[in-house]
Amino acid sequence: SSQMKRAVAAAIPEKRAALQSLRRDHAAVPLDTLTVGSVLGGMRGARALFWGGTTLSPEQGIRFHGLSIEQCQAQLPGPEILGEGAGESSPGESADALSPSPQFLPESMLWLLMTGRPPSPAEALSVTRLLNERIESQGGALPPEVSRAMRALPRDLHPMTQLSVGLSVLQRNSQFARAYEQGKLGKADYWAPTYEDAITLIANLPLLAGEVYSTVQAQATGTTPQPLGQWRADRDWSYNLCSLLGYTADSANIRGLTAEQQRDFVALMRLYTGIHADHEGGNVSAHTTHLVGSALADPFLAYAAGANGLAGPLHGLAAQEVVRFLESLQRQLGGEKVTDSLLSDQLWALLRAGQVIPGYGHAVLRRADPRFTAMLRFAQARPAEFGADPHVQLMVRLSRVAPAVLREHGRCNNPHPNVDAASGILFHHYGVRELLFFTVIFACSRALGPLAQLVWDRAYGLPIERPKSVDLGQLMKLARG
Ligand code: NMX
Ligand code: MLT
Repeated sequence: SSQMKRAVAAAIPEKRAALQSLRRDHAAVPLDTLTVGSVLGGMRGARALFWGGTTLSPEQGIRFHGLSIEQCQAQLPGPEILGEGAGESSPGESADALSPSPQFLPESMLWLLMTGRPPSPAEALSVTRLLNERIESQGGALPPEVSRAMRALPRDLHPMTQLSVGLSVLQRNSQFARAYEQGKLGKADYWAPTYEDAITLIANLPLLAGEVYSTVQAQATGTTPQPLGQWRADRDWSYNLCSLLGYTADSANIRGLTAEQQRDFVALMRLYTGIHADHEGGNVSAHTTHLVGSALADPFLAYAAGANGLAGPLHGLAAQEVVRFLESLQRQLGGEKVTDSLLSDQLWALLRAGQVIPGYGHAVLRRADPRFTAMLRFAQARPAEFGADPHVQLMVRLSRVAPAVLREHGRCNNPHPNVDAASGILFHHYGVRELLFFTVIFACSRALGPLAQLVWDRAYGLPIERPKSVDLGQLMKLARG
């Protein structure tokens, strides 16, 4: 079994014991009072879910097992463990001797989310190898039935529908579903095949995303879908994702990026997929995965459901809405000198039309999203690349103007930018112009947190989630006392 699986197994007894003692000795301690307002208001603020990997502070943002994004950047192993920058050395060479990097690999994040502690460089590298071995065991490609199913879909189908189909067809090989059906598993062991399925699913995401993107490209150019790049067993997960989208030297390089831009695109992908991996348990994609998984659906079906939720415009699709908005602003203001007051007028027009300013606001956060700050820093660290991109400059300017407008508007509880305010436009800069596709990249990242949690849901033996509902008459009666 893999190093990471052994680390999960080693962590289980202590956590199980802690949970059991909470159940046994403190089950009656009240946490929050549910009100008519919370039942009608999307349960906002109600502490009603149990989630281990991340917590979200309204003021400070996301913590991954207690670590902020900056701490993850300082402490989690990054691309140096792959031998990058030192020629084409193979992954793993004297990994433990290397110092931490300001960038980290999503594989390091996966280890942290699964086991509850940061990996050593060698442990992070073992995750890259584990994911790659899974794909090698499939012959370096998607299982044939998955490719066949995806290729049979209409080419103009929503990219997230294509991804969802791919995830669902992967279910055919679910170890959890098979073991459950054979009746061989005790409840205490459910976590182990769940873990195996989670790894298989995550390993396949770059290939699934590549398959979807090749269809999206073919649809745009009126050609037949062709592989856009090559999957390599000696590369990391994000690099392979970028290759299969056609953005590295191991690909068709569909946007003609320079070698430096290709490296930066991979760095952007590692950053993006590392920090979008989890956002506590109440967001739609995480909560849905947990809910569907609580019925003991296998990880493929549970995460396909979560990914479907991610496709909503108030959730993952917001990055697309932001790019659309920036493009239309740029078109309207293109010829003029973009002043703050001109921008503010445009925002007011949007609000008066009853629309939301995409990329602003958050159900929990009450400050600028630290993920937004991390993406912004990525652009600011590359002035030669982004300084002349009017869309990126507009994004930066908008982040200074929109909060004041939203404050004055007085409706939303958080006028600050969320991560979607910056993420899509950076991918757009490198040539990802197929806006509906952004959510597929988000879905590659979001798999990490909810699937790690699903492993723990099973390790804890959590029950099926089944809250009580009330109808309007009952609510009115309860409200009157
Ligand atoms: N522009 C205009 N109005 C807004 C905005 C915004 N960006 N954000 C919230 N409001 C409104 C909201 O529609 C609601 O109006 P009403 O009372 O008429 O129903 C009111 O302000 C109160 O909403 P909040 O309590 O502040 O926000 P809520 O928790 O309900 O929703 C979002 C959170 C994120 C759905 C909301 O802020 C929004 O729609 N933002 C724009 C879309 C977006 O950026 N989504 C990305 C989420 C992040 N992600 O990664 O998934
Ligand atoms: C997320 O990353 O899931 C979003 O910020 C939405 C949320 O946390 O509700």
